Amino acid sequence: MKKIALITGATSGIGRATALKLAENGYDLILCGRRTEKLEELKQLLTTQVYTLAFDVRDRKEVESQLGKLPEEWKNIAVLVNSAGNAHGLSPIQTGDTDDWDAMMDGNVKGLLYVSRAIIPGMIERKKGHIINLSSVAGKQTYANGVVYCASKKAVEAISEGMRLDLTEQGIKVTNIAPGAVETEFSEVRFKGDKERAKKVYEGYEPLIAEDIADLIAYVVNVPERVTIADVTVYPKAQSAPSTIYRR
Ligand code: 8X3
Repeated sequence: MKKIALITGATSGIGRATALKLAENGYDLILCGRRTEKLEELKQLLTTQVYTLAFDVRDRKEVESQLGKLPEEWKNIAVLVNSAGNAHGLSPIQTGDTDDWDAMMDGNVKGLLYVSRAIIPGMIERKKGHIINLSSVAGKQTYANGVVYCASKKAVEAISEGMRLDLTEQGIKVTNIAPGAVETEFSEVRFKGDKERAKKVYEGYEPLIAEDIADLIAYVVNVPERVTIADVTVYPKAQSAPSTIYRR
């Protein structure tokens, strides 16, 4: 039977790697992202069936209207991967940019909620489904200058716990994944395009790559139906806490 996974933030980083990996695993994919060209580019690389939806998870009306009008054959979503999310800025609270704060709280928290709210009722009807929320080690432990990013990921942790409490009796599994340092566009976005500064984040050690997290997601969705992997924290070998990285 056709298995469908919906991935947000599918145009880059962990979302994109997850799309490639789940397609390898035979999933048909609903790919969501802001950039139509990137979605189309990715679609060309995939051999399973793909439906693309361009919207910004922060836009509640768009999320509701786009996900509300999925064609019948794409409604049976088995796996939702909430991967959309970003860090914007790295500064102490007293100088934090409030636009950055809005972007993080609106995307990482409210966007994840809007998408989930649109998909969960169908899963409840089918008494089956699996939601994977991309949190971060920033959601486990707050670090200096990361106050709002960490707060947004602590919210993701709470949402994963709360979803599991509300949805277990509905036959839905919830997995929270908290990666440490993964080399993607993450730091470049955080530092607003400053490639040099972004590169430094990953210098002197071997960071995780997006494919490591995609492999983990493929593992988590492929375990027997009786098993729920509730929460996974993943560090690169050189990292022991959010701000503690052993650099050579
Ligand atoms: C990414 C991990 O520690 O750079 O969420 O914030 S960290």
